[in-house]
Amino acid sequence: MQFSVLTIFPEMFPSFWEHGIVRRAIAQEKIQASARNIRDFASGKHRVTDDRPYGGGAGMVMKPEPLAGALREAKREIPFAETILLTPQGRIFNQKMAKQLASLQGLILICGRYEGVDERIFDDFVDFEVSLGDYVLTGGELGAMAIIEVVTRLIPGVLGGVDSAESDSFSDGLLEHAQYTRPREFEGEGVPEVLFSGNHKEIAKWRFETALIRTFLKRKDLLENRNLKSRELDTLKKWHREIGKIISAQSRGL
Ligand code: 4GY
Repeated sequence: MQFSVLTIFPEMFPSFWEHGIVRRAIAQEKIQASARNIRDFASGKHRVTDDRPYGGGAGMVMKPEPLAGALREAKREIPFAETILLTPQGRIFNQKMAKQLASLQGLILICGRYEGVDERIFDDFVDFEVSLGDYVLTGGELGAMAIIEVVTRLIPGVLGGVDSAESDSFSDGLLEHAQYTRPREFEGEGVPEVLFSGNHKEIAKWRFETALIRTFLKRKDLLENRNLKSRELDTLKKWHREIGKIISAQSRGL
């Protein structure tokens, strides 16, 4: 996969390329990544990339010509790439979208700045708009980094077997189970006994149940929008019965 970022702040990227999973993926030649300066395609002595909005008003608009120039160059380099514009107006990015992007040959990420990008860029130059979430950044750069990282760790062979993307939260739509490491006692709190049992079947069952209950407590929406597996439904029913018993015992006592 080849990533090409178009930005007026390319200096934000080298340290990103040089750390963690992205660095590893570059070293393994699973991805290639570069940031191109939109300003290099701006004309005039001052290489201006923004201008005042037609119709007046506060703020500046990203000029279309430098962006178009940068995009032409990026597309020449990666002819099969899809082009994404990072903007709060896009579809909200998630793991499912990341899986789809991971199958592409190339991705060109346009980082908007100022108040926005000249509208005429959209039709001919942008395949789709993506948002990191419902808030306003000062530019798309952090969004581009997030997308590159999330997509990169889904490319086969980038993560090792043990920390494979398959066992992640969200890869199967539930939150991760609870995790513990040493010390065995921390500030008076212990670790669930089952984790010392050596019984792998029991441990797997406990992990499944803690994943499910955390998802219920912290992110009910994930369960509401999910096609529950029969095992998940059975576990929820079991808890429902047990909670029902506690409630009716209490009501009888009243
Ligand atoms: N949210 N998701 C976002 C953003 C900054 C004005 C267009 C977001 O992805 N990018 O807030 N970007 C804006 C600033 C121009 C981009």
